[in-house]
Amino acid sequence: LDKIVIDKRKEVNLKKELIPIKAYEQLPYFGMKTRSLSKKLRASQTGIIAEFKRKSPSKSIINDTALVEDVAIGYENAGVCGMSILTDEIYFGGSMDDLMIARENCELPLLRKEFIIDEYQIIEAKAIGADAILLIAAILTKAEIKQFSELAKSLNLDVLLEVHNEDELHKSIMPSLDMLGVNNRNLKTFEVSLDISKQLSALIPNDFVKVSESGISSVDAIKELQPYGYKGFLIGENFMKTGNPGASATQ
Ligand code: IGP
Repeated sequence: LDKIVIDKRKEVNLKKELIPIKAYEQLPYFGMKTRSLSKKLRASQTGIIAEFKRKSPSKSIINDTALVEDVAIGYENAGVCGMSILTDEIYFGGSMDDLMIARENCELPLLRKEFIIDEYQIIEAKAIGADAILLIAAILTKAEIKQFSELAKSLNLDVLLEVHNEDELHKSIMPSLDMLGVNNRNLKTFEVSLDISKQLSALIPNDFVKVSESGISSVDAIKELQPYGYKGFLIGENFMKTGNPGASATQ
C-alpha cells in the first residue's frame, strides 16, 4: 500500500504539470447532474455495487478479456445499485477511459475506485462522469478526509469512506461522508475476513449507509451481513472471474 501511494503521488504530480485542472472543468460531464449511490443503496433490498476489476495485487489477473461496455450493460441489466470502476493502471489494470466508457453505456451510479491523495483526482472524477468517490482512511489524515469529502460534496459527488479497523473508523466519522465502507481485506496483508464487517458495524452511526467490501462470494454472505446493518455490498472478483460478469451478477 505504501508503494502504491508513492507511485500515485508521482503520477498525480506529473499529470498536474501536463493537464491543468481548468481543462477538466471544461469537460461536459463536469457540469452534469450526478446520481446518488447512497440513496439508491438505502432504498434497495439487495444493495450490490458491482466492480470492474481486471487484476489486483492480491490476485494478479482476474479477467483480461471482458469489455467494460459489456460489463456495464450486464451489471445494469442484472439490477445492481451501482458500479465501481478501478481507474488505477499500474496495480489494477484500469483507466479513466474505462470509467468514461461505462458512463456512456449505462445509467448506473458510478464509483471511481482510486487511491485518492489529491483534490485534483476528485475534480477529475467529476469530469469523467463519476457519481461517487472512494476515500481510503488508511492513506489519509483526518484533515485530508475532511478537505476531500467536502470538495466532493460541493461537486455533488457521494463519498464512500473505507476503513479496516477501529482507529481508522474513529478518525473518519464526519458529516461530509455518505457511506462508510468496511474493507474485509487488509490492504497491507491481503488477508480477508467478513468478521471485520461484523466487528465494526456497531461502531458506525446509523446516519451513514454501511457498506461491506471485498471477499463477498455468495448470497449467503450478504444474508449473513444484513443483520449487522449493511445496506451495500461491494463485489468484484466473484463477478469478474467468470466469463460473463453481468450474467453472474444476476444470480
Ligand atoms: C472488491 P472483491 O474481493 O469482491 O474483489 O473486492 C473491492 O472491495 C476491492 O476491490 C477493494 C479495493 C479497495 C481495491 C476494496 N477497497 C481499495 C482497491 C483499493
